[in-house]
Amino acid sequence: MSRSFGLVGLPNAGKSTIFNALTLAGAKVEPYPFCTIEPHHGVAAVPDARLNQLHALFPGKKKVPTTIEVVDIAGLVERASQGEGLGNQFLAEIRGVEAILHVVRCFQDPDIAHPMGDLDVRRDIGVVDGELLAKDRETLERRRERSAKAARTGDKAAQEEVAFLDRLLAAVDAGAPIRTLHFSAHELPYLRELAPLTSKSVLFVANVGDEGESALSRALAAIAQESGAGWIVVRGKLEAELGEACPDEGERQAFLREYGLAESALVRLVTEAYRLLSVITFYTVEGPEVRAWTIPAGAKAPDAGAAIHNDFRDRFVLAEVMHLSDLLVTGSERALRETGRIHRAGRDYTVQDGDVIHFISA
Ligand SMILES: Nc1nc2c(ncn2[C@@H]2O[C@H](COP(=O)(O)OP(=O)(O)O)[C@@H](O)[C@H]2O)c(=O)[nH]1
Ligand SMILES: [Mg+2]
Repeated sequence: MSRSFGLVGLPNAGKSTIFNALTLAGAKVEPYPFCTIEPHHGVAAVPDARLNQLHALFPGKKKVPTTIEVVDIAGLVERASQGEGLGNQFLAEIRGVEAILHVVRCFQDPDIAHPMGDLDVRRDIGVVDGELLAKDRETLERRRERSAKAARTGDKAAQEEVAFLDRLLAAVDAGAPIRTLHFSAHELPYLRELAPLTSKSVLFVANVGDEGESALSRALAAIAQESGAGWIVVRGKLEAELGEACPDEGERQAFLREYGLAESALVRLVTEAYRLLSVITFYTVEGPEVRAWTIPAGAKAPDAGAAIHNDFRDRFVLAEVMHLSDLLVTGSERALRETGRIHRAGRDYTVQDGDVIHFISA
């Protein structure tokens, strides 16, 4: 399954540029607000050094990486939640994604207009967050009205719901994103169903110029830390141009190193986003494919199997688990089998990041 990310940020923050850098998909980039009228959807294969190593042992097989889906959501302005700019269309798009990539302009360029005239990281973030919070307030209040009616008839569940919604509304009114609250295990399914925008994980993207980190990107890092979000620094324009000029991954890596960047924006984004979402990767070597899969951290073997096929959950017998490092050292599965280094794991086994697994089903 692809993890999905929605790019939000003020007009001209560099969302489409970052989208291009991530997907190399060539979405239209223009120095005008609202050039992204229709949301653009892109899919990027996740570069994965461990998958490459595993694949090297099975060169005859096809390498199938995991993917991420990125949605370039049309720009929002102040009062978008009240229908300004592209208004509600923008907000509806965000509902569908798993996590938010909040692009913040940290590059100086007098030729590129800023909707508020000058650069101010904290204010810019505040405007976008304010719109998301306003939309959440609207959703929660509508929901509360319905529950309150039922609560007045003595409906216990509805009364609990009203109390829960009041807690969320109090946070929103205080300007706190819902992701900063704590929830008990029995509240989580209801929260998931409500899916308020500010309950989603946020990864800030500091879009910096060719010169790299600056006082602006450092200010953004501090704000991200305050609000329980992740952040990465990306030279959006540089990486987008590199992606276009240089479709070969190895060549691109060499150029990035010249700029002092060890890894591409995509790799840094995926690493940080998987950490934020508590997602891990395991591998399979089955039939003609060597393949990577993502699952929530803590998943048991049958649930990991279900990422591949539902039958693997329902008809789970056991999982044969190998460590990638063991495989790389011995060079073959047979050698591991002969030396008893394949772990036969049952239903209760918690899959570990980097496991190589054969599922055996009835
Ligand atoms: N100088 C400079 N320009 C940039 C940078 N990132 C984006 N831009 C330019 O800013 C303008 C707006 O970028 P775009 O990605 O379309 O912003 P969006 O409105 O958020 O989608 C485009 O002309 C980009 O080429 C950067 O790091 N440096
Ligand atoms: Mg755009």
